[in-house]
Amino acid sequence: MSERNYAVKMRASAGGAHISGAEKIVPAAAVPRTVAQLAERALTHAKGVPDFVNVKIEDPGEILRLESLPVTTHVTATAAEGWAKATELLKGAGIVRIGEIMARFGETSSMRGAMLLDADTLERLEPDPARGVRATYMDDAESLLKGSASGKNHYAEAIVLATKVQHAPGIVGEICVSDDPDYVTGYVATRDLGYCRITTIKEKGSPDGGRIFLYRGPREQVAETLRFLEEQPVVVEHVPVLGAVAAERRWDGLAAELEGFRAAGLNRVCTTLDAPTGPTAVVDGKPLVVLSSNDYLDLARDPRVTRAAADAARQWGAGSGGSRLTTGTQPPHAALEAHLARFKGTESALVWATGYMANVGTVSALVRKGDAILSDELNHASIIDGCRLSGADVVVYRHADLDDLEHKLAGCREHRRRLVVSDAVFSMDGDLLDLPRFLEICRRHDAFSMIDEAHATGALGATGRGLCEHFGCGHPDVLLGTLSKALGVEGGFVCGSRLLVDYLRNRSRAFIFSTAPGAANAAAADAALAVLEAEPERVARLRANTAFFVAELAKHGIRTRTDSAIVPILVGDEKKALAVAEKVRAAGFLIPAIRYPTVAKGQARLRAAVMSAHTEAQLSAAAESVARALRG
Ligand code: WAQ
Ligand code: MG
Repeated sequence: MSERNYAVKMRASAGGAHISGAEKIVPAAAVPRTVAQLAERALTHAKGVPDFVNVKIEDPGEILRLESLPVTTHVTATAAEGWAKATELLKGAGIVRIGEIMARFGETSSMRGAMLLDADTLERLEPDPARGVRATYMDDAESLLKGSASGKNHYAEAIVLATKVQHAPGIVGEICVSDDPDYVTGYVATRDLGYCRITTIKEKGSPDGGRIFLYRGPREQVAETLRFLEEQPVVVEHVPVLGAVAAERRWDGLAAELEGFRAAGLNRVCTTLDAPTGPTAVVDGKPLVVLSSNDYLDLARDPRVTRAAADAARQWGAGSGGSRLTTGTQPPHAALEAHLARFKGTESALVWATGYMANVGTVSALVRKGDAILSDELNHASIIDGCRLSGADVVVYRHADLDDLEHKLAGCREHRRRLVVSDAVFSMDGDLLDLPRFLEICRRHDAFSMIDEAHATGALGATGRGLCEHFGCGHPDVLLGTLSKALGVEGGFVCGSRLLVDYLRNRSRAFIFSTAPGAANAAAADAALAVLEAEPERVARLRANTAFFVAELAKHGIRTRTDSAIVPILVGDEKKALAVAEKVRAAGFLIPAIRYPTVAKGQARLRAAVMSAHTEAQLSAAAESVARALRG
């Protein structure tokens, strides 16, 4: 049985003049706390000391739950600019006599409530024009969780009010200017536009403000509209928190940029997967098949791997206590590096805390000003960041176009060092680098060759040793990989000559100035490597599963190709990709949409990643749900 809710309302005045008011809808248990908060707010208001405070507690009856209006922020520098923006927004929303409506703000400053105006005839519809109509019995569903309800949060209260108002029968729009002399942000709201914050809509210091609610509909309905505004209890859910922190001006630019992302379908959030890493998970209480994990070989939850981590943590401690060059190297670190070198067949190896750091720390250490880097245009962001940080001249060649590489490399003869760097498996398309030819070109031009085997280690070659094994060719000078994907742990590494590793140990700032990953991490990666060596059939299963999934997609007319475990399903438009991913998720499969800037604009896609542990039933059901979502 759900707990009873109460409406708690506060009003404070001095000499009969209104000072402040506020209201909350809270569960019974929170009533005493809420009363205390509202009393504090009444007694400490900037407008003055009250001689009368009324706090009322009542059962509001059946509560209507509404989804918050979406929020957009328009940054304006002056009141005039803000006024023009408000006018433009309402005009766009079909309000015709907008100039005359805005002029009515001259009448609102003495009103306690809002002016209710017929949007077309401009007649006033409230029974008491001196007071106006007050929207009451409303609150934010999460207000209790948000802490301090004592001070006024203009934004949080306004969006609740605006959401309620826009759901009242016949209401087509609202415009609001605070009467708080220091609060220059106002808003325009309609059902379609949502809540449009306008960062400056009045001059600082002006006590004039007010609200106008715009009504369009039959006169007989006005009574129902007033009843809804004044009596219907409303709780607003999912109020965007963005604006709540953005009440001070320095946040305006950030808020506007984020809103731009939202409007373009480019906003990002973290989805919480409530399960051990693996082929299935639970999100928001719903079981899902995960078709997007890089834990390709299902090693992250393997008992041999997790036990190694737990044992090492017990034996060596949770954290390493220092950088690798000071006090952070313990036996598991040394053992892992030796194991990696054996596994890849190189003299030596070095480990960084993440694959990102390994790339940034290696590229920026190997070359500097006066050197040249040749980089595939679709290389991973960590390579790009390493290039930028190095100070070397960066020459980008067309994706997988080794003729273009050769041509551009020929133009870099005068540079002191040349480094050519490429992903082994391109992370957004799943295609491979032609390694034998790449190595031949680098050798001929006396350039360092470097490949990033993030998605190749454990996934390519008969025993998962990567791209060299896949092609049966020699090693590049710098063989970079991660522990975070097929090996199921985390970290990045470089395998290569002793000279290379000694150099990087001395020069890589991401290695030198970072605390060493804990021994548990190193021991887990070491154990995962041992499992991979003992069970190469995992790699074969991964490959068979990938081929099966691609064939299932093809049955539904979805043509995609891959040379790895990454299966890109191109959609194009960013918002459409999000909608498709959403439908696929509703059907029980987690395949996120990948959008700009991770891929080019207009190249949005679902990026599926297959695991050795998926069943054919899971894969064929996933293919079917993707096909259905793409159709409509
Ligand atoms: N119902 C109707 N009208 C009201 C109500 C109400 N419950 N509360 C206030 N008004 C009218 C009244 O005429 C006030 O003078 C006027 O609105 C302004 O009220 O995203 O603080 O409480 O940061 O001063 C906008 C937030 C803040 C923008 C608006 O309004 C943002 C604000 P205030
Ligand atoms: Mg005010």
